[in-house]
Amino acid sequence: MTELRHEKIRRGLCGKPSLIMGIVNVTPDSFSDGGQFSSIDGAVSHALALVKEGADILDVGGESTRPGADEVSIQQELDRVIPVIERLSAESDTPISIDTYKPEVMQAAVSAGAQMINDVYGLRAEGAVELVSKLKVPVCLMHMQGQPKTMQAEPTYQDVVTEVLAFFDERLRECSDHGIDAGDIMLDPGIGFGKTLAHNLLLLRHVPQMVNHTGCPILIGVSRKSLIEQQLGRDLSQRLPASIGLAVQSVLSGAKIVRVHDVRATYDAVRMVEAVRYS
Ligand code: YH5
Repeated sequence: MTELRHEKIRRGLCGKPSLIMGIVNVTPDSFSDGGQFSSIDGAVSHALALVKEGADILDVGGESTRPGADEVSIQQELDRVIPVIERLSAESDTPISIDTYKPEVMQAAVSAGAQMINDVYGLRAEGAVELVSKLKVPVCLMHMQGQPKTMQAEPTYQDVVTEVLAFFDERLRECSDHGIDAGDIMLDPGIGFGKTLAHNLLLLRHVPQMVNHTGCPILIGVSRKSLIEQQLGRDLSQRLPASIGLAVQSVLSGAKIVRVHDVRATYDAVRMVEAVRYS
């Protein structure tokens, strides 16, 4: 059963030109009054709405990794995400990704029905590589300089593109040494994670090089992010047009997966552009 569901992600990566990953935040602040049950119900109905809008994958996360956010305990994260994953895997066929860097949460999420792991720490947490090697599920490894709480303080690189490519090489080697199938790995430059506006724009410009250098599917997350404010001065509620432009730019550059809040609008933009290119 789980094996079949992993296959859906693998097939999707080979078949469709690109996949739309819908963001499902399960944090007390993301669905109103802060109660645990309302945030679970809210996340499930939001996720099911994203499926109707055309999401190919649902990315469920219980800890905010926005710049400056506080960490949550393992138990808190489990209490948030596991009931949501259980309900979504019962109520929908859309593959579920778990957005976590904690091995305990990865393990429980996969047991509850998640078919993919999205790790902003790139499996650098103690025990994470070993666990994913055992679980044999597709995994996205993201680049981040520093830690969420402090990463935007003073991002520094000699050459951000070269350093991110070297990070990909190092992580791919580590995964291969632990027996993780190269075909199960997606890579992500981590837009906004320890990067200035200039770094983010350079990385987005070099997506084709990431595809060529690694041969892995590249995932890009730019939806509503602060680079849009830094470039255009738009506040959070006014970032949709720029988010769509960046999603389209990413898939035209060869990104396989775009991680977005606004699935319907991104679906229309990306699928229409694909119709021109591939039909
Ligand atoms: C990502 O890029 N990002 S969580 C700040 C925002 C808006 C959105 C100020 N998880 C990624 O989405 N996983 C996150 O406005 C991710 N790639 C992968 N693989 C941050 C986020 C956000 C932050």
